[in-house]
Amino acid sequence: MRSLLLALLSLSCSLACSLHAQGKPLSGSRPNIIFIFSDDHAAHAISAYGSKINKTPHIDRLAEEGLLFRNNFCGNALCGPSRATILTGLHSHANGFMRNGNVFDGDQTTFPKLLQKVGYQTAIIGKWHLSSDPQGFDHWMVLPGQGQYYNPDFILPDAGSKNGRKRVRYEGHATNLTTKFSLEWLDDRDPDKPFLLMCQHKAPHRNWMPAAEDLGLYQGETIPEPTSLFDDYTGRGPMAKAQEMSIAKHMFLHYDLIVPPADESKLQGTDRAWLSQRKRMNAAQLSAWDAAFDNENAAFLREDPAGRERVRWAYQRYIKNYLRCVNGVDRSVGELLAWLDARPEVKKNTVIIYSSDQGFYLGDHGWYDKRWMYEESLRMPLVMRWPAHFAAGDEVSELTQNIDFAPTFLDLAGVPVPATMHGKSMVPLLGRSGGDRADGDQEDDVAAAASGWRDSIYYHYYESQAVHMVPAMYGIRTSRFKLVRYYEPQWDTWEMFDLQVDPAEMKNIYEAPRYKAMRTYLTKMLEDLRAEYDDDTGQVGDGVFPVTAGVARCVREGDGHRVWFNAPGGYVMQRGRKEGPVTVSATMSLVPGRQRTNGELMLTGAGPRAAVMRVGLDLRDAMRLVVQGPRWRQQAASAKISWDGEPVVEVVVTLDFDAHQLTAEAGGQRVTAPLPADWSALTGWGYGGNNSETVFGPLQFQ
Ligand code: SGN
Ligand code: CA
Repeated sequence: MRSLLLALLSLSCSLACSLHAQGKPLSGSRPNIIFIFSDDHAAHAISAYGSKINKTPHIDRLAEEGLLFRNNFCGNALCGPSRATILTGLHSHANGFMRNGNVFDGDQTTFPKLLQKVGYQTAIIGKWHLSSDPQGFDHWMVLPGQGQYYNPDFILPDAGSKNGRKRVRYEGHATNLTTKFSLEWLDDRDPDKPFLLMCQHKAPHRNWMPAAEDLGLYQGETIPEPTSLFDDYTGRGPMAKAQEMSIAKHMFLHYDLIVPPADESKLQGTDRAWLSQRKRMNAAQLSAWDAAFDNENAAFLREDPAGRERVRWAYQRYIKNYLRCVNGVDRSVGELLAWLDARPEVKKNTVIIYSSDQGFYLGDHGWYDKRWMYEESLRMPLVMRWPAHFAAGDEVSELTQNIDFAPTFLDLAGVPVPATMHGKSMVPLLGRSGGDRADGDQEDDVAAAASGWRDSIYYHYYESQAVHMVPAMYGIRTSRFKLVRYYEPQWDTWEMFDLQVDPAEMKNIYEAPRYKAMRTYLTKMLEDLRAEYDDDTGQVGDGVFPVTAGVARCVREGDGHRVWFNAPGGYVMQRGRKEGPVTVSATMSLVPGRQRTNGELMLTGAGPRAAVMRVGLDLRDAMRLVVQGPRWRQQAASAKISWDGEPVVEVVVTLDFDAHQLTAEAGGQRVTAPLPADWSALTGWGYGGNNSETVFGPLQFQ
């Protein structure tokens, strides 16, 4: 009965929802859009979301005067993928940007391009992180890659230069500069056109270097610790234990925790950035920095805490710098709000939005970073204000996602949302008074379905075998439940959580008998969602190749396999043993349309994780036969193949372990390369590629 009532209620709401408070539709009202976007800002570090550790007065003001989204999520908790999704309204597998290091195909349809077409003036300033140059912007100035906090370089278009861009270094802190350039653009823009400004901060991304004016915050204070700081990961699958993102073990003393080294010349690896970052700073910046940290550093070195005390110290150092960076971002929001306050006519027509690319672990589960489908990283903060149109202080509890951003902006601008986009316009949720559906009631799903809004969100993370060692996973979240599949053959595990009874996700209930029916229901829902979004990636290994890395899909095709390597150096392999001499061959057919087109035979004589030789085809400019290895990306031999466009090419490799020589043949060419001296037999084989999709025939041995 109650669910019927709820269904009726939400049905009547859905009718009213398409009209705003004054009865006029918001669709097509062509507001200006100021979209402030930060990097790694977790909702639980925003006071409007109930943060227990900091205050964000300006973001809070936005929420008080507008809408706060209670259940907004990303589809892949990583920087580049979230940004590519926001631009395209598509999940990662469909826009092709599945992991950092991919190159965004800027020729795709994006919302800024469509806004530009209908007369919007468009600008993006700050972090971009999609490798290719921005398209669809009248003005852009972006940080290269992750960018620098102090005195950062920006990349700008430059018609006069060879590659059409230039790199300019500016004095100051990235957050302040991004704000300053955004305000300057607002002042200089064409006042007769509606505008889109994307102000995209680097902060509070690792390695959390606050601006001078924020260094004084939290001095001498102790920030409360999260209850799961010393999580031992019992009650969940084995994956959480295997990560490399813990505060206890995976933070660099100098780079992350900014403790000065005793001897700068002895700095190793990532810690060397401590030096290069200081080199960028000017004298005033350095002295403000040292004044803020010197005493604390001296005390740390003197007391030399160990065990849990050392973790506690690292947490305090990390979280304070993170929150100081957040404070800089909050100040930026305040400055943009002040700019609007001073221009009431512009303010009236401007939707201002605050969000961040994904969440972050603030010591929760003992971690920093993101990537997992657990709540802390899955959630994206989302706050929007449009005076007189959105009810002040209202909340949206529906399950929204970053795929919905592009459709929403387009809808507001009166641009029809392309049917190919995965997301939905949130406009029907914007102009009405708040729902009460945040309580995670099981009936919420029924109500959500009845209102025509979605009852679940989809997630797919790909960047396994990379920094922080978080496995690939896909899953589904409803208002109450979460089901996650870790599909790589080395894990092949599921997790399920009841968020109502276990909001911290400490107990995997996948095998719990009393949730069996719900598990079946969610599994089917997940399958349906994968079909709806047409995601057939996340099928790797298929039993034949149990060792994989950087692979989106590996499926049988005929008597061979079709494999999509969604990373540089992706591979599928199996272990075995073949005494020499060995001749191995396979046909390869390259699937066009991926960023780089190639396919390789992977061969190892020393265990699949150790040295490998890669022999294959590369179709980036001309067709080439290429041998790489035994070191990563080391080119051992290469020859151009005269190629008539024949889709299938056979590659034949002969290994002579006595002469330590590899011979490769394809397309009438033959090359040789040395084999590692310690290889006495073939101990592993498979297929490889770089951001490519390839159909391989079966491996044939002689
Ligand atoms: C860098 C960071 C990682 C972080 C990734 C992705 N290391 O590699 O800690 O997970 O970026 O972050 S650092 O040493 O460069 O700081 S993302 O937000 O760009 O996806
Ligand atoms: Ca990020």
